[in-house]
Amino acid sequence: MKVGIAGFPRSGKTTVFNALTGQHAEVGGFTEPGKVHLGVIKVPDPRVDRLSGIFNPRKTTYAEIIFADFPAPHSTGADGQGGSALDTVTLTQMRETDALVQVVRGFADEVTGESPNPVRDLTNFKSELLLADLVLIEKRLDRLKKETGKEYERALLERCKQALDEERPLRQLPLTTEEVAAIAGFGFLSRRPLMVVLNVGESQVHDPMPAAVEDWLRAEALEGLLLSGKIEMEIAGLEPEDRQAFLDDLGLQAAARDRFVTAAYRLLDQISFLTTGEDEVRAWTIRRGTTAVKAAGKIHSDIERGFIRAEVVHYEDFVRHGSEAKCREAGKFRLEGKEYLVQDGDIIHFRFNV
Ligand SMILES: Nc1nc2c(ncn2[C@@H]2O[C@H](COP(=O)(O)OP(=O)(O)OP(=O)(O)O)[C@@H](O)[C@H]2O)c(=O)[nH]1
Ligand SMILES: [Mg+2]
Repeated sequence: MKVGIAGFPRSGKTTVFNALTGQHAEVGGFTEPGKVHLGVIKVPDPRVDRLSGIFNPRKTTYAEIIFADFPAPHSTGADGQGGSALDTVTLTQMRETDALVQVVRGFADEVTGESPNPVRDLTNFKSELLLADLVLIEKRLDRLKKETGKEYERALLERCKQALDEERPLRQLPLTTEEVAAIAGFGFLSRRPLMVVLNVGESQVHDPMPAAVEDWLRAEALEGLLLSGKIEMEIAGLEPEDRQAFLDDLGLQAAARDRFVTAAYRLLDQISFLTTGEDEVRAWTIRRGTTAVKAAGKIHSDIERGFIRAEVVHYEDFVRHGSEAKCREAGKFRLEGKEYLVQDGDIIHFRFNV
Protein backbone atom coordinates (compact mmCIF):
# COMPACT_ATOMS: atom_id res chain seq x y z
CA MET A 1 0.00 0.00 0.00
CA LYS A 2 1.35 3.37 -0.96
CA VAL A 3 0.05 6.27 1.05
CA GLY A 4 0.61 9.81 -0.12
CA ILE A 5 1.10 12.52 2.47
CA ALA A 6 -0.28 15.66 0.95
CA GLY A 7 -1.47 19.06 2.01
CA PHE A 8 -0.67 22.71 1.80
CA PRO A 9 2.80 24.22 2.16
CA ARG A 10 4.25 24.22 5.67
CA SER A 11 1.43 22.14 7.12
CA GLY A 12 4.01 19.71 8.51
CA LYS A 13 3.91 16.97 5.89
CA THR A 14 7.62 16.24 6.07
CA THR A 15 7.50 16.36 9.87
CA VAL A 16 4.68 13.79 9.94
CA PHE A 17 6.50 11.71 7.34
CA ASN A 18 9.62 11.64 9.55
CA ALA A 19 7.52 10.74 12.58
CA LEU A 20 5.99 7.79 10.76
CA THR A 21 9.05 6.44 9.02
CA GLY A 22 11.80 7.40 11.47
CA GLN A 23 13.62 9.17 8.67
CA HIS A 24 15.35 12.51 8.94
CA ALA A 25 14.20 14.43 5.90
CA GLU A 26 14.77 18.16 6.28
CA VAL A 27 11.78 20.05 7.60
CA GLY A 28 10.93 23.71 7.50
CA GLY A 29 13.07 24.29 4.45
CA PHE A 30 10.24 24.24 1.94
CA THR A 31 10.59 20.84 0.33
CA GLU A 32 11.77 21.33 -3.26
CA PRO A 33 9.05 21.02 -5.89
CA GLY A 34 9.09 17.60 -7.50
CA LYS A 35 11.11 16.09 -4.66
CA VAL A 36 9.24 13.19 -3.10
CA HIS A 37 10.50 11.52 0.05
CA LEU A 38 9.78 7.81 0.19
CA GLY A 39 9.79 5.70 3.33
CA VAL A 40 8.66 2.19 4.17
CA ILE A 41 7.33 0.90 7.47
CA LYS A 42 6.47 -2.62 8.51
CA VAL A 43 2.97 -3.08 9.82
CA PRO A 44 3.03 -4.79 13.22
CA ASP A 45 0.81 -7.91 13.00
CA PRO A 46 0.50 -10.48 15.80
CA ARG A 47 -1.01 -12.96 13.32
CA VAL A 48 2.17 -12.96 11.31
CA ASP A 49 4.19 -13.47 14.52
CA ARG A 50 2.05 -16.43 15.52
CA LEU A 51 2.06 -18.09 12.10
CA SER A 52 5.78 -17.60 11.87
CA GLY A 53 6.09 -19.41 15.19
CA ILE A 54 4.03 -22.31 13.79
CA PHE A 55 5.62 -22.65 10.35
CA ASN A 56 9.12 -21.64 11.29
CA PRO A 57 9.73 -20.29 7.78
CA ARG A 58 13.02 -19.13 6.32
CA LYS A 59 11.54 -15.69 5.90
CA THR A 60 8.87 -13.68 7.69
CA THR A 61 7.50 -10.68 5.89
CA TYR A 62 5.17 -8.11 7.35
CA ALA A 63 2.86 -5.98 5.30
CA GLU A 64 4.43 -2.69 4.40
CA ILE A 65 3.15 0.76 3.97
CA ILE A 66 5.11 3.00 1.66
CA PHE A 67 4.76 6.63 2.56
CA ALA A 68 5.37 9.32 -0.01
CA ASP A 69 5.84 12.85 1.26
CA PHE A 70 4.82 15.30 -1.43
CA PRO A 71 6.20 18.79 -1.69
CA ALA A 72 3.96 21.75 -2.23
CA PRO A 73 4.85 24.65 -4.51
CA HIS A 74 6.44 27.63 -2.79
CA SER A 75 4.51 30.73 -3.44
CA THR A 76 0.87 29.77 -3.54
CA GLY A 77 -1.60 27.74 -1.66
CA ALA A 78 -3.30 27.91 1.65
CA ASP A 79 -4.12 31.57 1.35
CA GLY A 80 -7.62 30.96 0.05
CA GLN A 81 -6.83 33.35 -2.82
CA GLY A 82 -7.29 30.71 -5.45
CA GLY A 83 -3.62 29.83 -5.71
CA SER A 84 -3.11 26.22 -6.56
CA ALA A 85 -1.30 24.23 -3.90
CA LEU A 86 -0.95 21.18 -6.05
CA ASP A 87 1.06 21.52 -9.23
CA THR A 88 0.75 19.08 -12.10
CA VAL A 89 3.92 17.18 -11.14
CA THR A 90 2.60 16.61 -7.63
CA LEU A 91 -0.84 15.67 -8.92
CA THR A 92 0.67 13.06 -11.23
CA GLN A 93 2.72 11.65 -8.35
CA MET A 94 -0.35 11.58 -6.14
CA ARG A 95 -2.23 9.51 -8.72
CA GLU A 96 0.25 6.70 -8.13
CA THR A 97 -0.88 6.22 -4.54
CA ASP A 98 -3.55 3.94 -3.08
CA ALA A 99 -4.66 6.38 -0.45
CA LEU A 100 -4.05 9.91 0.72
CA VAL A 101 -3.38 11.51 4.03
CA GLN A 102 -3.99 15.21 4.20
CA VAL A 103 -1.89 16.98 6.79
CA VAL A 104 -3.67 20.08 7.99
CA ARG A 105 -1.83 22.80 9.87
CA GLY A 106 -3.24 23.26 13.35
CA PHE A 107 -0.37 25.31 14.80
CA ALA A 108 0.62 28.94 14.22
CA ASP A 109 3.31 29.19 11.58
CA GLU A 110 6.39 30.64 13.29
CA VAL A 111 7.81 32.05 10.08
CA THR A 112 4.78 33.69 8.51
CA GLY A 113 3.00 34.27 11.81
CA GLU A 114 -0.18 32.97 10.22
CA SER A 115 -2.66 31.42 12.63
CA PRO A 116 -4.14 28.07 11.71
CA ASN A 117 -7.39 27.73 9.83
CA PRO A 118 -7.99 24.00 9.40
CA VAL A 119 -11.52 24.22 7.99
CA ARG A 120 -10.38 26.60 5.28
CA ASP A 121 -7.48 24.31 4.39
CA LEU A 122 -9.72 21.25 4.34
CA THR A 123 -12.20 23.01 2.08
CA ASN A 124 -9.52 24.29 -0.28
CA PHE A 125 -7.76 20.96 -0.50
CA LYS A 126 -11.01 19.22 -1.30
CA SER A 127 -11.69 21.77 -4.06
CA GLU A 128 -8.25 21.15 -5.52
CA LEU A 129 -8.81 17.41 -5.73
CA LEU A 130 -12.26 17.85 -7.27
CA LEU A 131 -10.90 20.33 -9.78
CA ALA A 132 -8.00 18.08 -10.76
CA ASP A 133 -10.44 15.24 -11.47
CA LEU A 134 -12.81 17.52 -13.32
CA VAL A 135 -10.04 18.68 -15.64
CA LEU A 136 -9.25 15.07 -16.54
CA ILE A 137 -12.89 14.22 -17.15
CA GLU A 138 -13.56 17.25 -19.31
CA LYS A 139 -10.52 16.54 -21.44
CA ARG A 140 -11.61 12.96 -21.95
CA LEU A 141 -15.23 13.88 -22.68
CA ASP A 142 -14.01 16.35 -25.25
CA ARG A 143 -12.05 13.65 -27.00
CA LEU A 144 -14.96 11.22 -26.79
CA LYS A 145 -17.12 13.62 -28.77
CA LYS A 146 -15.08 12.67 -31.83
CA GLU A 147 -15.34 8.95 -31.21
CA THR A 148 -18.24 6.61 -31.67
CA GLY A 149 -19.22 3.52 -29.74
CA LYS A 150 -17.97 4.83 -26.39
CA GLU A 151 -21.41 5.40 -24.91
CA TYR A 152 -20.68 3.44 -21.76
CA GLU A 153 -17.61 5.45 -20.88
CA ARG A 154 -19.25 8.72 -21.83
CA ALA A 155 -22.28 8.09 -19.61
CA LEU A 156 -20.08 6.99 -16.74
CA LEU A 157 -17.86 10.05 -16.98
CA GLU A 158 -20.91 12.30 -17.20
CA ARG A 159 -22.10 10.81 -13.92
CA CYS A 160 -18.68 11.42 -12.37
CA LYS A 161 -18.71 14.97 -13.68
CA GLN A 162 -22.10 15.60 -12.20
CA ALA A 163 -20.94 14.45 -8.77
CA LEU A 164 -17.94 16.77 -9.00
CA ASP A 165 -20.14 19.66 -10.13
CA GLU A 166 -22.17 19.07 -6.99
CA GLU A 167 -18.93 19.18 -4.99
CA ARG A 168 -19.12 15.53 -4.13
CA PRO A 169 -15.82 13.62 -4.21
CA LEU A 170 -15.90 10.56 -6.46
CA ARG A 171 -15.39 8.29 -3.48
CA GLN A 172 -18.99 9.08 -2.56
CA LEU A 173 -20.32 7.94 -5.93
CA PRO A 174 -21.64 4.38 -5.80
CA LEU A 175 -20.03 2.42 -8.63
CA THR A 176 -20.21 -1.20 -9.73
CA THR A 177 -17.04 -3.28 -9.92
CA GLU A 178 -17.21 -2.94 -13.69
CA GLU A 179 -17.48 0.84 -13.48
CA VAL A 180 -14.60 1.02 -11.02
CA ALA A 181 -12.46 -0.93 -13.46
CA ALA A 182 -13.53 1.30 -16.34
CA ILE A 183 -12.28 4.47 -14.63
CA ALA A 184 -9.28 2.97 -12.82
CA GLY A 185 -6.87 4.26 -15.44
CA PHE A 186 -7.69 7.89 -14.68
CA GLY A 187 -6.36 7.67 -11.13
CA PHE A 188 -9.00 10.09 -9.87
CA LEU A 189 -7.77 11.73 -6.68
CA SER A 190 -11.16 12.36 -5.13
CA ARG A 191 -11.79 8.61 -5.28
CA ARG A 192 -8.76 7.87 -3.11
CA PRO A 193 -9.58 6.98 0.47
CA LEU A 194 -8.62 10.02 2.50
CA MET A 195 -7.57 10.39 6.09
CA VAL A 196 -7.06 13.75 7.74
CA VAL A 197 -4.26 14.46 10.18
CA LEU A 198 -4.68 17.64 12.16
CA ASN A 199 -1.13 18.59 13.06
CA VAL A 200 -1.32 20.68 16.23
CA GLY A 201 1.16 22.54 18.39
CA GLU A 202 2.82 20.86 21.35
CA SER A 203 0.44 22.45 23.85
CA GLN A 204 -2.66 21.10 22.15
CA VAL A 205 -1.95 17.39 21.99
CA HIS A 206 -4.41 16.73 24.79
CA ASP A 207 -7.21 18.72 23.22
CA PRO A 208 -10.04 17.00 21.38
CA MET A 209 -10.53 17.60 17.66
CA PRO A 210 -11.91 21.16 17.37
CA ALA A 211 -15.69 21.10 16.90
CA ALA A 212 -15.57 22.93 13.57
CA VAL A 213 -13.15 20.35 12.18
CA GLU A 214 -15.18 17.51 13.66
CA ASP A 215 -18.31 18.85 11.95
CA TRP A 216 -16.53 19.23 8.65
CA LEU A 217 -15.19 15.70 8.80
CA ARG A 218 -18.58 14.28 9.69
CA ALA A 219 -20.25 16.08 6.80
CA GLU A 220 -17.66 14.61 4.44
CA ALA A 221 -17.81 11.15 6.05
CA LEU A 222 -14.08 11.33 6.78
CA GLU A 223 -12.20 10.52 9.91
CA GLY A 224 -9.35 12.44 11.36
CA LEU A 225 -6.49 12.00 13.76
CA LEU A 226 -5.07 14.74 15.93
CA LEU A 227 -1.36 14.67 16.67
CA SER A 228 1.66 16.89 16.96
CA GLY A 229 4.07 16.02 14.21
CA LYS A 230 6.91 17.80 15.95
CA ILE A 231 6.56 15.73 19.14
CA GLU A 232 6.05 12.52 17.19
CA MET A 233 9.18 13.21 15.18
CA GLU A 234 11.15 13.57 18.41
CA ILE A 235 9.71 10.30 19.72
CA ALA A 236 10.65 8.52 16.50
CA GLY A 237 14.20 9.81 16.92
CA LEU A 238 14.60 8.39 20.45
CA GLU A 239 16.02 5.01 21.37
CA PRO A 240 13.11 2.62 22.05
CA GLU A 241 14.02 2.41 25.76
CA ASP A 242 13.80 6.20 26.14
CA ARG A 243 10.45 6.52 24.44
CA GLN A 244 8.20 5.49 27.30
CA ALA A 245 9.72 8.01 29.71
CA PHE A 246 9.27 10.74 27.14
CA LEU A 247 5.66 9.72 26.51
CA ASP A 248 4.98 9.59 30.26
CA ASP A 249 6.44 13.08 30.62
CA LEU A 250 4.00 14.36 28.06
CA GLY A 251 1.13 12.36 29.49
CA LEU A 252 0.71 10.45 26.24
CA GLN A 253 -0.29 6.80 26.11
CA ALA A 254 1.56 5.75 23.03
CA ALA A 255 3.31 7.21 20.05
CA ALA A 256 0.86 8.36 17.42
CA ARG A 257 2.63 6.17 14.91
CA ASP A 258 0.87 3.01 16.07
CA ARG A 259 -2.46 4.79 16.31
CA PHE A 260 -1.81 6.16 12.89
CA VAL A 261 -1.09 2.79 11.30
CA THR A 262 -4.16 1.18 12.86
CA ALA A 263 -6.37 4.09 11.91
CA ALA A 264 -4.89 4.26 8.44
CA TYR A 265 -5.69 0.60 7.84
CA ARG A 266 -9.25 0.99 8.96
CA LEU A 267 -9.97 4.36 7.43
CA LEU A 268 -8.24 3.66 4.19
CA ASP A 269 -10.14 0.41 3.96
CA GLN A 270 -7.07 -1.79 3.90
CA ILE A 271 -7.02 -5.41 5.03
CA SER A 272 -4.37 -8.10 5.04
CA PHE A 273 -4.44 -11.63 3.76
CA LEU A 274 -1.74 -14.11 4.67
CA THR A 275 0.32 -16.69 2.89
CA THR A 276 2.12 -19.45 4.75
CA GLY A 277 4.71 -22.09 4.08
CA GLU A 278 8.15 -23.29 4.99
CA ASP A 279 9.68 -20.66 2.75
CA GLU A 280 7.81 -17.66 3.92
CA VAL A 281 5.02 -16.45 6.13
CA ARG A 282 3.78 -13.19 4.79
CA ALA A 283 1.06 -10.57 5.13
CA TRP A 284 -0.21 -8.79 2.01
CA THR A 285 -2.18 -5.60 1.99
CA ILE A 286 -5.22 -5.14 -0.20
CA ARG A 287 -8.21 -2.88 -0.23
CA ARG A 288 -11.36 -4.33 1.32
CA GLY A 289 -13.57 -5.69 -1.45
CA THR A 290 -10.68 -7.05 -3.52
CA THR A 291 -11.47 -10.26 -5.38
CA ALA A 292 -9.36 -13.39 -5.05
CA VAL A 293 -7.99 -13.06 -8.55
CA LYS A 294 -6.86 -9.47 -7.95
CA ALA A 295 -5.37 -10.45 -4.60
CA ALA A 296 -3.41 -13.13 -6.47
CA GLY A 297 -2.09 -10.40 -8.74
CA LYS A 298 -0.57 -8.70 -5.69
CA ILE A 299 1.75 -11.67 -5.34
CA HIS A 300 2.53 -12.12 -9.01
CA SER A 301 0.86 -11.26 -12.30
CA ASP A 302 1.33 -14.90 -13.42
CA ILE A 303 -0.80 -16.09 -10.51
CA GLU A 304 -3.51 -13.64 -11.49
CA ARG A 305 -3.36 -14.63 -15.15
CA GLY A 306 -3.30 -18.36 -14.53
CA PHE A 307 -5.68 -18.29 -11.54
CA ILE A 308 -7.51 -21.57 -11.00
CA ARG A 309 -8.80 -21.24 -7.47
CA ALA A 310 -8.02 -20.00 -4.00
CA GLU A 311 -7.77 -22.40 -1.08
CA VAL A 312 -8.81 -20.38 1.91
CA VAL A 313 -8.81 -20.89 5.64
CA HIS A 314 -9.35 -18.05 8.04
CA TYR A 315 -6.56 -17.25 10.51
CA GLU A 316 -8.89 -17.64 13.51
CA ASP A 317 -10.01 -21.08 12.35
CA PHE A 318 -6.46 -22.07 11.62
CA VAL A 319 -5.18 -21.26 15.08
CA ARG A 320 -8.28 -22.76 16.72
CA HIS A 321 -7.92 -26.08 14.89
CA GLY A 322 -4.15 -26.06 14.74
CA SER A 323 -3.51 -27.30 11.21
CA GLU A 324 -4.82 -27.28 7.68
CA ALA A 325 -5.78 -30.95 7.92
CA LYS A 326 -7.87 -30.31 11.03
CA CYS A 327 -9.50 -27.32 9.34
CA ARG A 328 -10.37 -29.56 6.39
CA GLU A 329 -12.03 -32.07 8.72
CA ALA A 330 -13.95 -29.29 10.43
CA GLY A 331 -15.12 -27.95 7.08
CA LYS A 332 -13.25 -24.69 7.59
CA PHE A 333 -11.15 -25.11 4.49
CA ARG A 334 -12.79 -23.57 1.46
CA LEU A 335 -12.21 -23.57 -2.27
CA GLU A 336 -13.03 -20.18 -3.69
CA GLY A 337 -13.23 -18.85 -7.24
CA LYS A 338 -11.98 -15.69 -8.92
CA GLU A 339 -14.74 -13.45 -7.65
CA TYR A 340 -14.46 -14.41 -3.98
CA LEU A 341 -14.06 -11.28 -1.85
CA VAL A 342 -10.97 -11.76 0.27
CA GLN A 343 -11.49 -11.19 4.01
CA ASP A 344 -9.07 -9.76 6.52
CA GLY A 345 -7.07 -12.61 8.01
CA ASP A 346 -7.71 -15.12 5.23
CA ILE A 347 -4.84 -17.53 4.79
CA ILE A 348 -4.72 -18.29 1.09
CA HIS A 349 -3.00 -20.75 -1.20
CA PHE A 350 -3.49 -19.86 -4.81
CA ARG A 351 -3.68 -22.63 -7.39
CA PHE A 352 -2.66 -21.40 -10.79
CA ASN A 353 -1.49 -22.55 -14.16
CA VAL A 354 0.80 -20.67 -16.53
N1 LIG B 1 4.79 24.05 16.49
C1 LIG B 1 4.78 23.07 15.59
N2 LIG B 1 5.46 23.26 14.47
C2 LIG B 1 5.44 22.28 13.55
C3 LIG B 1 4.73 21.06 13.74
N3 LIG B 1 4.88 20.30 12.65
C4 LIG B 1 5.66 21.01 11.80
N4 LIG B 1 6.01 22.20 12.36
C5 LIG B 1 6.87 23.25 11.77
O1 LIG B 1 6.31 23.73 10.58
C6 LIG B 1 7.32 23.99 9.62
C7 LIG B 1 7.04 23.23 8.33
O2 LIG B 1 7.15 21.83 8.58
P1 LIG B 1 7.40 20.79 7.38
O3 LIG B 1 7.24 19.44 7.96
O4 LIG B 1 8.65 21.10 6.66
O5 LIG B 1 6.15 21.16 6.47
P2 LIG B 1 5.83 20.66 5.01
O6 LIG B 1 4.33 20.57 4.92
O7 LIG B 1 6.60 19.46 4.67
O8 LIG B 1 6.33 21.91 4.15
P3 LIG B 1 6.59 21.94 2.55
O9 LIG B 1 7.20 20.65 2.15
O10 LIG B 1 7.50 23.10 2.34
O11 LIG B 1 5.25 22.17 1.93
C8 LIG B 1 8.64 23.57 10.27
O12 LIG B 1 9.27 24.71 10.78
C9 LIG B 1 8.21 22.65 11.37
O13 LIG B 1 9.13 22.63 12.44
C10 LIG B 1 4.03 20.89 14.97
O14 LIG B 1 3.42 19.85 15.24
N5 LIG B 1 4.10 21.92 15.86
MG1 LIG C 1 7.89 19.05 3.11
